[in-house]
Amino acid sequence: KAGKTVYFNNPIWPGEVQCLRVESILYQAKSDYQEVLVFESSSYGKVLVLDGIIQLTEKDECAYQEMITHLPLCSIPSPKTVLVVGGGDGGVLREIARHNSVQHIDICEIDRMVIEVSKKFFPELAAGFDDARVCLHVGDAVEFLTHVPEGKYDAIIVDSSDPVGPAQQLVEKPFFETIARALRPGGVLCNMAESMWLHTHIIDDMISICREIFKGSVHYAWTSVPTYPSGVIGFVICSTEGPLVDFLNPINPIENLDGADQHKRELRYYNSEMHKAAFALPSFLKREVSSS
Ligand code: AAT
Repeated sequence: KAGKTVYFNNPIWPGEVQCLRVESILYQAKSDYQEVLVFESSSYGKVLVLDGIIQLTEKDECAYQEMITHLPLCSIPSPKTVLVVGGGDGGVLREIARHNSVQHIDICEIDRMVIEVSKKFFPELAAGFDDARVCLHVGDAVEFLTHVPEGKYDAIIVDSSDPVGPAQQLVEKPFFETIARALRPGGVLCNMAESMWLHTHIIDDMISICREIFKGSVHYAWTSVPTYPSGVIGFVICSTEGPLVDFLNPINPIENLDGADQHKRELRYYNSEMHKAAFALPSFLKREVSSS
């Protein structure tokens, strides 16, 4: 209700709650896959919630969307073909559009309702769908990837929900195998990889699976997103065997891209310093990552 506080409880952040004050509820429905909720908060603007988990807020979405996109795309020269898994809000598409080298963007989102809701309530994100290079596929990414021709993509961005519900299979080995197959040699994957404070076991599992499959390199990077559980979120970022990708020293710096910062809105979070800093890990995580 308006003026009330909404509390988010979930077994994936046991023993704590997240809460935000609600100004008004804008949308509430059940799709074929999940509960969809949009509300106006008093401090973070509009908020998109799926199955009781905050997916984005207007105030801090920039930190997530800009990092998950530019960490991989700035690490390879002249990316041309990109696949987005999930990301039905369109925010990652909006960020990819800053890269003039990109010629084709496939996006595979399972839930049409997320796309429609974003078009209605989050036009600054859904604007990403207006780009002529975007080709939308509504369906399960697990299935979609089995039909992708080998080596089709320079980069794949997995902007998916937490591994409960429709995203469960997106952290399993067969999924990563299909991703690696769909990438060209020296192609890159950037995969949402949870919080280092809450989900070290998921991170460990993802990293050891990726070390087996991606013969180029495998890293963990992270960023601050205040409305994600524990206030941080990470990414597993990998490359396939082939031309070496030096993720820590981006070969395609955003500052050199023609018009990257003028494209409709300025970058709010990402720059080359944030890129390099994202790979600096606290000691406990460094030990975890190196032993996985
Ligand atoms: N861009 C910000 C938010 C997301 S959205 C994650 C999207 O992944 C959702 O729209 C969901 O419908 C979609 N999705 C889930 N499973 C699949 C699947 N199997 N195939 C295709 N799309 C899928 C991520 C927020 C991260 C939250 C961290 N706590």
